[in-house]
Amino acid sequence: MSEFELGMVLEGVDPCHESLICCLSISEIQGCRLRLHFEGYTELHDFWCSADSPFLFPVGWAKHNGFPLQPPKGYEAGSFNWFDYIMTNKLRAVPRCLFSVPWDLPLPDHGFSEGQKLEAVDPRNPDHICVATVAIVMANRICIHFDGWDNTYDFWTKVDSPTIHPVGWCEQHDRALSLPEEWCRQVFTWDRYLESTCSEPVMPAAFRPRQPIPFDLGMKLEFVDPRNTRLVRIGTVVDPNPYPGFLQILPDGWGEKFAFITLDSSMELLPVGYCHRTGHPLEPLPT
Ligand code: MLZ
Repeated sequence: MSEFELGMVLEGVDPCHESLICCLSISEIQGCRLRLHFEGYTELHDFWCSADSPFLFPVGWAKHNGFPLQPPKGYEAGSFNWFDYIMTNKLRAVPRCLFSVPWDLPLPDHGFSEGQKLEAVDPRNPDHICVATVAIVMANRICIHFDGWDNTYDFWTKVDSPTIHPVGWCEQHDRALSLPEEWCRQVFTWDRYLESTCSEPVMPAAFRPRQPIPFDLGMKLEFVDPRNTRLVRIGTVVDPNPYPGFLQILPDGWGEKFAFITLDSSMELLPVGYCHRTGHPLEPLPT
């Protein structure tokens, strides 16, 4: 590739606080993957991301589309100005044409609105279905916040994901619903909860889950190592459906305890041949 160059600045979702859009710069390039640096912060927070991620945006995009932008460290959100920052620091912005997300985000028409409540699977704890809120709407994706938990659990999902459900789904399917802590000591009903939080539920008709992605037992793939996201490895699907919308991957050559569960829609799952095609190193199998 690529017209992406080291040091260029852009905006993007913080993978550890997914509700936040931050000021980033490119600190390393491998094939079509970028190591991104939070402007003004230590490189300990750097993270790897595919250059065509729907969570990377050109400079000015957040403001243009009405989303708050976290400024570089040391700047106030109200007074930060990209233009001045770029001029003062003699930076270059990633050209707009290199992003997969359009400059003008299309308006959503799927029936999910900010502040509405739903039941959602916690991707990092897929046996937990939790009381949740639509925190942000971005075209056909929503950022889910788990009520009573901090924003490190927030995550983006497409509106047709099989991991989100209307209020009352757990009761109807005889499943436990994880409650915000303060509701563990009192009788929870959705009616009481909606009233006490002055909120509305997402309407059931908005939930139109997609068909499962056809992963089968034994299929090979390449994947970003969740323990070190710089690395892409070879793996095998060892359980195509541990939970709806999830699959289990075993890194080839590694013991069973290294198997991990991930969303089947994860952008960290890559087709066989990805590394070769994009000029990214592929980790050798352990000997
Ligand atoms: N073991 C974890 C579970 C957290 C689940 C949060 N779900 C939104 C903990 O207690 O921290």
